[in-house]
Amino acid sequence: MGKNVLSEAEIKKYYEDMKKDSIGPLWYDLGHMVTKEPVHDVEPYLWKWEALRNYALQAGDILEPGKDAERRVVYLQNPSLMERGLVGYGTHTLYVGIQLLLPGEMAPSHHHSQTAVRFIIEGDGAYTAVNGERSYMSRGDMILTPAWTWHEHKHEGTEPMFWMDGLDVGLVRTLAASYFEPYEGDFYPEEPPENYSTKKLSGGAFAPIGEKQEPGYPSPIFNYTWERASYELDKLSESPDNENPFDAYAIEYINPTTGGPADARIGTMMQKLVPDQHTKAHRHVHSAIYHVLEGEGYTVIDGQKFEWSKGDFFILPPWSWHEHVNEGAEDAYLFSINDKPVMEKLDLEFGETYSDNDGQQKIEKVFEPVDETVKTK
Ligand code: GTQ
Repeated sequence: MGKNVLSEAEIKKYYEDMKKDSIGPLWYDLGHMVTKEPVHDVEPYLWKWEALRNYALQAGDILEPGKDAERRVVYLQNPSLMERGLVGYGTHTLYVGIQLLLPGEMAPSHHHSQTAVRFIIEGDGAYTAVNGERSYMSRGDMILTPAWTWHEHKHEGTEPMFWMDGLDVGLVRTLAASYFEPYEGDFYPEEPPENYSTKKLSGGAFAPIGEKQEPGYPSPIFNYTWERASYELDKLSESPDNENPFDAYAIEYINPTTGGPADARIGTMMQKLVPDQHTKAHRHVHSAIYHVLEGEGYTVIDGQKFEWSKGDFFILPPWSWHEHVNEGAEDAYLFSINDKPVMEKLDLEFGETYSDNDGQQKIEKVFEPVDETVKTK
């Protein structure tokens, strides 16, 4: 490089001295910092429901929430991120756990700076209370417990109840903004009547005279029911005009007071794919974690085929080509959480459509899980 004013030895010393003083030369490193495209070490991955359910159910014989542990949850650990010691990372921003609550059990009230969404997989009769407002949960419902809100769970039903927890664990850790506090008693005092907020806003919006609904976060709705979500999707899929080329028939859960995402930081989406539907591929900055509510098919992620069926979970890393296919005889429903609201707020979200091969990828590899015990270092 350069200007030939200093000798080679002087230049060598310059770099060595600078390194000792913890200073770097941008002319070598700019391309590593300001990369042409998103750079990440998040690999796609897939977990079968049977294994997740079994591990969660066995934990039912090992510990009890509220006594031995804050929560009884087994979580998805992305092996590609475990190597850096990033415990609880599904993607670099998002966490997913499977929570089991047995009849009669409760998980005590606490709050934290991470925001959380739940998606109910199996069972009913348990409620989540958000700041003292109870909402009973059934399969397919999506429940918000927004950042900082007090929340607890209690099971008044008769069968084991499984749900998915989605939190922005990686994001909050990167921002060094984690905060957690247990409530001083087990239960936050019950305040509004059961499901008050959701009822106030369904089939119209009503409030006692003088009671205002402030626009903004958190959303006044905590329980986005499957009954409503499936109604909306069925209505959408009546006409192929409503098909999104990349997401099939898809709805986002929204905050009615802002029109934006239901949760301020975790995006939530439900997609319906009718039999044989095969979307086009695209990629975007935001990452996602998918849960298969119903159906059988596969998703191609950067040329790798991830075969899924009811209950499975899979990782969609940032900036990865992906397309979905319904191979079953029935409709498929894919629920997913994502970090799009954060990317959009920070003006970092963008995307690209796949143009080769009529917009669909060639399958180069079929996903096989890794066995951590046989992995060589
Ligand atoms: O139920 O509040 O999976 O605080 C992780 C952290 C669940 C919960 C998780 C939590 C919860």
